[in-house]
Amino acid sequence: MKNGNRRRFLRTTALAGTGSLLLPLNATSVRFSGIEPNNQIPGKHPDMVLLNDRPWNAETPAHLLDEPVTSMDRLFVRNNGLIPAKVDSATWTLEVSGESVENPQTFSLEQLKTEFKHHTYQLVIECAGNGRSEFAPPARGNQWTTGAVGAPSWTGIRLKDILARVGVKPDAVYIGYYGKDRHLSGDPDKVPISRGVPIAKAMEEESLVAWGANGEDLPMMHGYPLRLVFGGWPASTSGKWLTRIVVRNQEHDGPKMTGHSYRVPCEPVAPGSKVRDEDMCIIQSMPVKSIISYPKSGAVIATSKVIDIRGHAWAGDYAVSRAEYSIDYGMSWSALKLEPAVNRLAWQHWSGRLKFSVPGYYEIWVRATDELGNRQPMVLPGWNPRGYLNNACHRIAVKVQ
Ligand SMILES: Nc1nc2c(c(=O)[nH]1)N[C@H]1C(S)=C(S)[C@@H](COP(=O)(O)O)O[C@H]1N2
Ligand SMILES: [Mo]
Repeated sequence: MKNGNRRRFLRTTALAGTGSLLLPLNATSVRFSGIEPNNQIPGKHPDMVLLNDRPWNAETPAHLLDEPVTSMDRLFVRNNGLIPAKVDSATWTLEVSGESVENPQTFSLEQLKTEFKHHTYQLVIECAGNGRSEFAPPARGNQWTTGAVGAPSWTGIRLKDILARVGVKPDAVYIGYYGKDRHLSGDPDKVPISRGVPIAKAMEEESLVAWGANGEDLPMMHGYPLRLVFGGWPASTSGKWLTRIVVRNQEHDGPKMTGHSYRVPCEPVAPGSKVRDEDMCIIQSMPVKSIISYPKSGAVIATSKVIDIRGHAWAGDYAVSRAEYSIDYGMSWSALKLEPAVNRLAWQHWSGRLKFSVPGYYEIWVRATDELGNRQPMVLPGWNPRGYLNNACHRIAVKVQ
């Protein structure tokens, strides 16, 4: 898309749906009604909402997340750079090196697939900036509403098995990744993003080096042929187009690990504050959150008809222990049925039935509580300069007639 076209298109997208009849208090879920068919993102559901096409960034409307396991054509896309120009899986290699590796090695994709045990886990990935659109004063960056999250079923090998093969020195504290995507500037020496996780997270059972999702090869947009997946942590740790893993004897310091990137103030600050780099802390496990995937916001419901409501809840490294809904703006709450996760770090499905006996405008609010007792707030829980970690409740609007 040419730049002028793109700007015009993004403007149209942002306005699409504002004429909609029903706007809940945080109108994010009904503001977008989808993008025009000719602006389709390669390989993606036509109703994905495009936020940017250079780099590609697109989010998923809440009702498209209704499936228990997120289809890859519905998974949000977050790219910091440009998708690799050419990928040849036959010659793809993964280098494992760094100051805290005993015997650095380079593996072919074939070797990874044949020499290590395969594992499949459903894992939630959520961009740390999901919900950024509600920040006031606004935070720059993609204005995600509720759709920078998904939970596909990933297949690959355990990162800890690869690390055991190369040997990790006792002084290891962090791993970092490098991918084959290109910097937006086109400068081949510049790295668009290189993040990582502490060694303890890297060593978890569910921390994968994955080549598959939902039984197929990874789509190009999502890191084909190889990526990291760290469920429950900012999805920025799940490096795509993975070519190198480094084991570090210090906190990894690649691009977007330092400064204000993927960090929040260590102590709460007033909205709009300037915060010094040294007062910012790295985001680790993501906070408890939930989404209403059915009905679609804006639905028209018959008076006194019993309807189903359903969605998912997740809580970073932890399990969700409770989900509740309110149809009276939070004055009263009722329990929802909550299912256990299929495996650790997958999301959990919640469901319920309800009816409205008096016609009119209503909102359905849902909130989740994690096993530590942390519960989703109704409003933005703490402004931060880059607009991360908004886990306020999702609300949808319905009309009863
Ligand atoms: N190589 C590489 N890996 C990356 C990124 C990137 O730009 N390049 N973006 C990160 C960010 S910020 C997010 S939120 C997730 C998004 O993963 P997805 O596009 O598969 O949904 O990928 C992460 N991994
Ligand atoms: Mo992200």
